[in-house]
Amino acid sequence: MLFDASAAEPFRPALLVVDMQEDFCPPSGSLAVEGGRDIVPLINDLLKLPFVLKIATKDHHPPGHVSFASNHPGAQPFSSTTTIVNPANARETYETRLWPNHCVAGTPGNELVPELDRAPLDHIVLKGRDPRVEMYSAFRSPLRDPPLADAVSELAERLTAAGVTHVFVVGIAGDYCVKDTALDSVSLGWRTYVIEEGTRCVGGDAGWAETVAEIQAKGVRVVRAAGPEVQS
Ligand code: VGL
Ligand code: ZN
Repeated sequence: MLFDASAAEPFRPALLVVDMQEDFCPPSGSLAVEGGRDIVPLINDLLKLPFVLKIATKDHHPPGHVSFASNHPGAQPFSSTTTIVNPANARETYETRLWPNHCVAGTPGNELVPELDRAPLDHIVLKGRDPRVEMYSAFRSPLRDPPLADAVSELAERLTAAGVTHVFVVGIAGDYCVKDTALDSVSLGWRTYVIEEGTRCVGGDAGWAETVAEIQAKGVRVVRAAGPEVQS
């Protein structure tokens, strides 16, 4: 059960609702994840629980964002990759997948889906604002040496200020932003859970199976909204 933590330890849970935006949902999202909209009723139910902090995140890109295939001549969305170099340290690089244009600031695709209940949300955290870097994690970009100011969000500060001990993550996409957000959460010291029925993956069920194995190996717990921990 979600709220079955042992009474002996402090339990101040936060809920992170990752990127429940039009562009990630059928029928018309530019980067629609199958079943993305179907998880909203469960998320709305979770938002009724007494989390000490309820935060939604939004992917919030400028039109010139490095993750858009359209910004790389000859590149194809989904199949091409590009190398990202830290503008402040050319030795730090990583390879990243290219996508259709998505979640551009000021466009309808950037909006949270209207079915999501916003009233319980304490904050909306924007990520991916720096055109130079991909930012799947809602905490910070993978470029950390040094970190780019526009690619570090206020999320960690908000969790710390609220005395959060446990972080529960739901949303889209399970194999990208949910995954990286959960991995950063655990590496920053929070006990971290992903709720299985509360996410959907770009890579479908196979993408989720791979993600579960990877995040569990790194200390993230995968739970079901009603049920025991998931074993991989
Ligand atoms: C995401 C691909 C590109 C996500 C964001 O929210 O998982 N995926 N940008
Ligand atoms: Zn994005």
